[in-house]
Amino acid sequence: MEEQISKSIIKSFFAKLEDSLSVDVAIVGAGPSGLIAAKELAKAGRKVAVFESKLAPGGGIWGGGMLFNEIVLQENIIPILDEYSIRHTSTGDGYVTADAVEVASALIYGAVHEGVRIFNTVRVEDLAMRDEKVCGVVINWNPVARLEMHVDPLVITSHAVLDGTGHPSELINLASSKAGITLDTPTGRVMGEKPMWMENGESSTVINTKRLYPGLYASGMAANNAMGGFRMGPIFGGMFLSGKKVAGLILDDLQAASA
Ligand code: 48F
Repeated sequence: MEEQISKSIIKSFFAKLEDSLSVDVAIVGAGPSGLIAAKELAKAGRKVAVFESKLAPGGGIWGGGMLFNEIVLQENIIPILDEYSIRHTSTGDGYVTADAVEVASALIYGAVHEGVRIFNTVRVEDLAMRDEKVCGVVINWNPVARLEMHVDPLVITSHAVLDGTGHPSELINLASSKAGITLDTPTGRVMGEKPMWMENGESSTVINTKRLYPGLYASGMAANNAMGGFRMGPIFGGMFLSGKKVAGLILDDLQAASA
């Protein structure tokens, strides 16, 4: 029995990994915007892999505000909550609250059930580039990075890469600093996130969600950091809409490229 159990895990994990060596879209970070984008893209028939450095996907959802595990969303997000069968309670003034654990687990399940492969504890440490286009991600186990082990990575090739790494916009930073490329931002560089302004941050997150370089997109707080948007704290409507928007942009570009 011992051998059988180990063999089953190894066989099925490597089948998943081998099938994900080349994908349509590689998403970095399993926060709300990345998870929603992943599900949308998979629903449209695209092959999607999500790489999440932590053990638990879900990003900043789990802790609600200051570890009070409730989040707030605008009423116009209710149709998206309903898509995921997430229950919500009206505050009576244009917002709803939802249990952070229910939201995180529903978004994770929604993506995986749609066919998305989520590789947790895998950190993206670099981009792959060719002919002035981003064409994949360089991955390694997060514990390898945390322990500073000198271990070479593996590469996943993809037609599109989404930076959903949240506040640090790790891949956009890498693209700018290491590859020295000019981003589609007002300065061509990472603008840096501004302080808290909830209303502005919520709308700018969606506006800032875009393709920043051929093959490279940003969603959620990564988009705000790249474009210089304001932060907004534990209100999540902008993150949900950002995920939906970036999926649409990527689908359009993939379709145009294959036409
Ligand atoms: O920060 P995060 O939740 O992304 P988001 O979609 O949502 C932001 C909100 O949660 C919240 C907020 C709402 O108002 O402001 O902060 O922008 O999730 C980002 C995920 O990316 C992972 C990280 O562990 C987190 O789960 N991540 C970051 N860098 C890497 C990474 C990396 N290099 N490789 C893999 N995963």
